[in-house]
This record gives sequence, structure tokens and C-alpha cells, in this order.
Amino acid sequence: MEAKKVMLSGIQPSGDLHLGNYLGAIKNWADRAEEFDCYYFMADLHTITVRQDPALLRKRTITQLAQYIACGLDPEKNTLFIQSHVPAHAQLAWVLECYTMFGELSRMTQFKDKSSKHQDNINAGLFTYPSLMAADILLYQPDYVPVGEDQKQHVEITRDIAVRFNNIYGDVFKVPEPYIPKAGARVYGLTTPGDKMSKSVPEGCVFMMDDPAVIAKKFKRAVTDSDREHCVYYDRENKPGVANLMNIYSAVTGKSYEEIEREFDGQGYGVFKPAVGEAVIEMLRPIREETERILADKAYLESVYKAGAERAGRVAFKTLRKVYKKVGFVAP
Ligand code: ATP
Ligand code: LTN
Repeated sequence: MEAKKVMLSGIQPSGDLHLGNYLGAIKNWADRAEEFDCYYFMADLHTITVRQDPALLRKRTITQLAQYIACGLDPEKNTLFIQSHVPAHAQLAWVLECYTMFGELSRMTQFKDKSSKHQDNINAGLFTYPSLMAADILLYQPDYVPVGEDQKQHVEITRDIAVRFNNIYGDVFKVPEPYIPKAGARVYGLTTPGDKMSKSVPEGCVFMMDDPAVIAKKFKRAVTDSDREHCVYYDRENKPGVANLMNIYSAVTGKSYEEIEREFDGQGYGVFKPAVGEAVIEMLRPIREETERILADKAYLESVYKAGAERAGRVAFKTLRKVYKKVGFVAP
């Protein structure tokens, strides 16, 4: 029998998960376990490139695990783990830092963004973040890395690092492909349709644990445009707010833009905005309820992350051992 292809992704538990994270990433992870060997983790090592409140970080990490499960990632079929529980991530990251160039790190959009936002703390970890992310990925030899569009550049640098390493030492790493969804790849903020939905603008950000009344309010207040006719049609450039809502509605319902245009023909934004809100509320409701149920069972969550780290650790260690041997470290 042919071995299953491998899929891997992670999200930083640095904030509460939101609709962008769900539609851009997690939704595309669920239901893949039959076809792929899947690894998903809480990227806690990455979060400390920006200052975190320790108690909150711990809480968010566990909540995120409960949310992964509530979103349909069955821990029996997917390997779910906490990044810091598998030491090979930090170990391989060091090696890969020595195969990552200063120039290429300087060009990373996320580094430029975050260093301008956190000017008082432009630390070395923020700069070398992509080498750690490359380690996260390459340890598991995945075929695909399902992420939102903003992470594409990080998967590309991972590929460059893998190819560079392979060119010197032979075929050590599989060179992975990013896997980016058609609808939902980039969800924009409801109040700032020019920028991606982000927890740093909470009024335009729909959090997965938000109460339905709060979600409804956020959609009612979504920014549209001054089109007098309130026409619902897709024009990203001139009607970014409406385009964003259509993209969300399409990702949630599976309907095409033409179908959505027909559905709301002549109805205006007053009908369209609450309808998108309602669809999102109904999609998130069972996930939120299930998250709350799972969160109450701490012993279960602990058993999941322990088993996950053990499984992940075995696979990761195999790759790390190979890398250590290739670069010339003496076997312990
Ligand atoms: P931010 O800090 O800007 O709120 P985030 O930290 O919540 O973003 P990340 O941890 O950077 O999100 O990303 C987690 C996953 O969710 C990644 O795969 C990323 O591509 C995806 N993602 C994040 N925001 C969006 C968005 N607005 N639209 C689509 N995908 C997104
Ligand atoms: N950089 C990603 C989180 C992340 C990740 C990964 C995603 C860390 N390691 C490995 C995919 C694969 C982010 O900020 N969203």
C-alpha cells in the first residue's frame, strides 16, 4: 500500500481564534484525516517573539486545542500537539538558521510588519522566525501546508531552505507545497475591508467564541460603500466591503458569487449584511458549544496533547537524527 501523503500546519496561540483563522486555515484541515497523515499544532514557541502574558498564553494554548477538536479534528485520526513539547523543533531551528540568509530574512513581510509594530522589542527571534517555521514543517516531511495567503511567503522560504540543504547533503527534506483555499484565503476586517481580519482590530474581527448577538452586531456594522442602490455584486476594487462579505458568505455556504448576486438581487445591504451574519453564527454555534464542552474536561485535553507530542516527537526525531548525521555531529 502506498504511504499516505502528509499535511501539517500550526497557529500561534497568541490571541483568540477568529473567522479569518477558521476560513483561511482550520476549515481546510478538517475531514482530511482519511486521505492524509495530519499534524496540527499550537505554535507557542513562535508567540514569544512578541511579549505574552504567561497565564494567558497557557490558557489560550489549551483553548486552541479544544477548538481544533471542536472544529472536527479527531485526535485519534490527527496528531494534535503543542510545539514546545517536541524539542526537535527548537533543535532543528538552530541548524536551519545556519542555512537561512540574512538577506532573505530581511525581506519577509511579517518581519517588516511586526518590527514596525513592536519597535521597542525587535528581537532576534522575530527575525529568525521563518527558520523555526521551516523546522516545524520540514521535520514532518509534509506534502502540503494548509495556510491562509499571508503565510505563503513563509512556506516559500521553507522550500528555499529545504532545497538549499538538499543540494548540499542529498535528499534529506521533502519540499512542501502551500495549500491555500479559494474562498476564505484572505478574510478582511469588517470595519477595515482594506486590511486582513486581525485580532488587533477587534471591532471588525469575528472571534470564534463570540456570542451570537455580538457577531450579529459586528455584521450589521460592517463597512460597505456609498452605492445608492446598495447593489450586491463582486467588485473587489470599488466595493471591497461587499466583496469581503460575499467571500465570507461563499466560504460559509459554498455558493458562487453569481448565486449570491442572484439571491440578494434588489434587496440591498440591509438584508445582505444580517444574512451573512446569520450564516456565520450558525456555522460557529456548534463549534463554540463543543469547545466549551471539551474545555471542561482538562484530563481529556491533557491526554490528547501528551499522546500527540509522543507521536509527533517520534517522527520529528527521525528527521532530526538524519540532519545531525548529515551535518557531521557525532551520534550520541
Ligand atoms: P493576526 O495577528 O493578524 O490577527 P493571527 O495571528 O490571528 O493574525 P496567524 O496566527 O498569523 O493569525 O494565522 C493563523 C492562520 O490563519 C494562518 O494560516 C493564516 O494564514 C490564517 N489567517 C490569519 N488571518 C487570516 C485572514 N484574515 N484571512 C485568512 N486567513 C487568515
Ligand atoms: N507562522 C504561522 C504559524 C506557524 C505555522 C508553522 C504555520 C508556525 N509554524 C508551520 C504552518 C506551518 C502564523 O503566524 N500563522
